[in-house]
Amino acid sequence: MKVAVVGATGMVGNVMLKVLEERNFPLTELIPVASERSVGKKVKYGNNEYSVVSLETAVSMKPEIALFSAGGETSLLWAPKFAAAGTTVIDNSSAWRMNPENKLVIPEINASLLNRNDKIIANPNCSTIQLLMALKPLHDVYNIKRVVVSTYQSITGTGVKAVKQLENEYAGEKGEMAYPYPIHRNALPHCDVFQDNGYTKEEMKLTLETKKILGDDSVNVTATAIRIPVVGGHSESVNIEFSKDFEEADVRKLLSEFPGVTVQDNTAVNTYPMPIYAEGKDDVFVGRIRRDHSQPNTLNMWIVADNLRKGAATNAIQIAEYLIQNKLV
Ligand code: A2P
Ligand code: 11C
Repeated sequence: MKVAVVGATGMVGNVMLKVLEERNFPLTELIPVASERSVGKKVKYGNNEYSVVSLETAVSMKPEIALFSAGGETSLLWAPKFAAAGTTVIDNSSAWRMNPENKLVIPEINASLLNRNDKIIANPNCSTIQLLMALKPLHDVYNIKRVVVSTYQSITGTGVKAVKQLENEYAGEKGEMAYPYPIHRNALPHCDVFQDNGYTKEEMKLTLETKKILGDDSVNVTATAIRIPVVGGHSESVNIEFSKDFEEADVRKLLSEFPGVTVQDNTAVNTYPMPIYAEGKDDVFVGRIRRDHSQPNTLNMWIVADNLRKGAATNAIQIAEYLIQNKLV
């Protein structure tokens, strides 16, 4: 497979290169792509170095697959050009996710929707992916009515600029700000842009993407997304109301049997998921599983995952692997 990585110099692009290598992806040629200002820069893949090329050059090289993580505007403009050249685009931005024509895929949940005609496939938002990996096995058995989620999100979700802001703040230096306020020693109730309804776009992604991926409009999610000065992954405090009652032991069993989910839940020895331990791992970690004693059929849990891995690069590469295994590219 000839594979283009669009945004190869960025936070997610970098992890895409790492994950492709780790998983021994059947790659015959790598085409790293970034903005004009990075053309000619070198990126490392295995023992080799590859030169970054422009989007225009990459389209003309007709890769079989293009993994996009270079922002929504780049995706809107360039994904159709790659698709027209016969490339299957797997796009990590929010540009195509809610378009009815484009599939929004978490392989463990709904990859079977994919067919050869899908030329622009959307990768869900990081906080949605980790939430749904833990909700899906429970929804199948107990039917979810409503979810209340509060997120504690890594600054890596905002990209290189945010990591620089935090580093500057640690060093006591001034520099470009990715956020409207300091992030060091702070918590910002503000991820992505505010919308007219008072929610942020990040919060609404959790509501809207969940319905699309589960294929079930009756699942209601209300979210508050918080940015915290952490780099290893996103954490989520989740309250779930089901139609049916459950046993905590069965919930643990269902979660631990779901591919890609690891239960870390033993409060007797202080075992629970945390972003410093999720960093660099592909699994979604779930803990603090307990009944909500304030109302019937309701559960609380805590979900952590590396937002750059399962939340972005790994999920996109799993989609690519599924396409290859099923001869859809
Ligand atoms: P570049 O490094 O040349 O700016 P992050 O989200 O971590 O900041 O990374 C964004 C990625 O998207 C980078 O690889 C960046 O390349 C790339 N990118 C940003 N704008 C464009 C654009 N207009 N065309 C192509 N790539 C872009
Ligand atoms: C964050 N979820 O952590 C975002 C990053 O819609 O793909 C990715 C934005 C998106 O802020």
